[in-house]
Amino acid sequence: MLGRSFAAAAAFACALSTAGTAAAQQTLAAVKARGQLVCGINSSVPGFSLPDSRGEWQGLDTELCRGLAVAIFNDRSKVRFQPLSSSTRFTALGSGEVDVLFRTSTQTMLRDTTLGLRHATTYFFDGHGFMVRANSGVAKASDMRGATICLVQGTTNEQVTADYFRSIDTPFQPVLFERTDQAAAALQAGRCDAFGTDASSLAGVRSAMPNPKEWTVLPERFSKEPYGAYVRRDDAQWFDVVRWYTTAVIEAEEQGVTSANAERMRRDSPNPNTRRLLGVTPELGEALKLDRNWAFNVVKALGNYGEMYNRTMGPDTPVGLERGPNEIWTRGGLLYALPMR
Ligand SMILES: N[C@@H](CCC(=O)N[C@@H](CS)C(=O)NCC(=O)O)C(=O)O
Repeated sequence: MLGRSFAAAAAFACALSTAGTAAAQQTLAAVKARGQLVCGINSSVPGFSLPDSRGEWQGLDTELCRGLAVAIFNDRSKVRFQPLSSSTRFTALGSGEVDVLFRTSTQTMLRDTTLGLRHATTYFFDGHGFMVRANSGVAKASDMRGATICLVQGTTNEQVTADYFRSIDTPFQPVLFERTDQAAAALQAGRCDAFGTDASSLAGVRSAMPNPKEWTVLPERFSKEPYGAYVRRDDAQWFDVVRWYTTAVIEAEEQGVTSANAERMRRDSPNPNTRRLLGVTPELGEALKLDRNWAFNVVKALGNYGEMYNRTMGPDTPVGLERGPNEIWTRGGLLYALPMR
């Protein structure tokens, strides 16, 4: 008995010290030594991260996690997904429970400056919206005087909703939930008049409702919700990896590199930008302490940003979202990869 509890205590202390080391400039080394990336995700948002009928995680956030595993290990399976609630995600990252968050997390000044964390590149542009019953007669948010509104705790959406109704001097009743699926069930059951969260998540939730046509996402947007990956603040090298990995997925789309043509582009492209990106020349890999083929491996295995987007939430999926702002800047969107040289 004693022996076993001592072993358990030792294992716990060991886990703590591993987490401690991982926090200081060593996340990449710790991930490599562990043989696996631990990625913090949300658990119930169609289009971003949701298990399919075979229990496989599907969504843009989970694809980005897999891609980061490929950049490090050239193996998409070397990632463990850790679902985290909105209110615990940042403490879980800070304590070393996960290496990175790809978790529908809006980048804000106070999150960036006060949590001991850092956010990386914007990979998704969203805005807060409301979903109501299609036959509710509500056409705009200001029609919802005194309404009961389902919200998820620990989100920007809680504050955005309160700020909006205060700004128009209109009362409303918030009802808070830990998870999105709970808020969606409450909406379906009539416990609230509206669900307020990021509009893309609302599209995902709507697509998973028993009858999506019964629900409308109001057209107004009440905030900017730019998503970025988050990492711990004290590890600049890991920040570089996550930042430039995310950039590379977007840059590949800008350059027209796809899973289907990556092999040929690497062999034949005379473009120095493409040759650098795909590791024909070694400097980008050297800068991140990754294999020179890291970005090539990612695109070959999972595709560029657009391929990931179209597979997980694009117009041909049940979520059915047009690219909109999440299109490359040369085609009218906001995605703009910083130069990779
Ligand atoms: N972008 C907002 C909201 C992110 C968020 O956590 N959204 C909720 C509501 S859609 C969510 O992802 N829940 C995930 C879950 O319940 O698994 C933020 O960063 O606070």
